[in-house]
Amino acid sequence: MGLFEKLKQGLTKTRNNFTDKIDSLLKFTRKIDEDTIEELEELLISADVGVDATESLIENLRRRIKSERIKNADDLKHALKEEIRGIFPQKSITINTPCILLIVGVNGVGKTTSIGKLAYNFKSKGYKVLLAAGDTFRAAAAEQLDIWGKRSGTDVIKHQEGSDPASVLFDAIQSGKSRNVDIIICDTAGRLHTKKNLMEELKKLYRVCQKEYPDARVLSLMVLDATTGQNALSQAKIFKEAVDLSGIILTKLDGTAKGGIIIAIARELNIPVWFVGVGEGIDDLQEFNPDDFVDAIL
Ligand SMILES: Nc1nc2c(ncn2[C@@H]2O[C@H](COP(=O)(O)OP(=O)(O)O)[C@@H](O)[C@H]2O)c(=O)[nH]1
Ligand SMILES: [Mg+2]
Repeated sequence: MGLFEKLKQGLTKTRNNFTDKIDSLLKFTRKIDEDTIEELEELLISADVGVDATESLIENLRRRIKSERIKNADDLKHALKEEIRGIFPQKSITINTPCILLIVGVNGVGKTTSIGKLAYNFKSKGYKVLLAAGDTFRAAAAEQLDIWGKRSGTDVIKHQEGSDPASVLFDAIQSGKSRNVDIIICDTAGRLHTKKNLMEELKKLYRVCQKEYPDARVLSLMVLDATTGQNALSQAKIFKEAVDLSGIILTKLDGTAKGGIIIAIARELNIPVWFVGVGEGIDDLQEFNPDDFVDAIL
């Protein structure tokens, strides 16, 4: 299956909820009027596009209906596609090696799984990858990363349960340097009790990178679970206060009918979504492309 087909398949639930409803709304639209616009607005909200993004989309559509004299459903759909596309930030992420990816996010969103998939993805592009088991909170976390390391054929640096994540990263950096690794991907724990703990922990990891590997570019990537809808947005806002987030990995798009959340994320956070998770398999992580996304949903 091609990447685009896979993305489409991953978005099946969203398509059933959103696309099909938009299509049937437009199919029965003889004339584009206020009712059409209001129904469209409701559909966007119900797909978790978010109030903010929905309002902006609807406002722009209203303007275009007037100025471009949009009269039929096809033209309206085309305009909607363009407007959604326009919400995604222009900036995107490119890999400059050596680099360190700090993977952050709350418990259960799919950090460890995504790290395994990322390792596989980068390796297939020819990069040398090393994993750091920075979630030292429980032994199972390092074991889980180890399994993904084996699946993707990537080495994992790990310490015993309860040890300092910063020292795991320190070791990974030394090992990465001596082996000429291109990309070090560091897992982190998502169960830090307070915001203060979280900030301190992540800042400490940052400091280790800067001190031990000043040549490496550090990217902090926030993992968000698409099935949690607007909650994902609040999580990102909290983490954004603690770290300078470089990008988002949005997981479990396959598990939600509310894939519109990606539009809300783009609008409200203005941080590029770098990868999306569309399943549990090792190749179920795709680099996100806004053009493909709008083509897949509309
Ligand atoms: N369907 C689906 N499940 C996912 C995806 N990403 C992660 N998961 C599942 O989410 C659960 C939690 O993942 P895990 O990586 O342990 O989360 P962590 O606590 O953030 O490290 C696991 O059961 C994963 O298989 C995805 O893109 N699609
Ligand atoms: Mg984990």
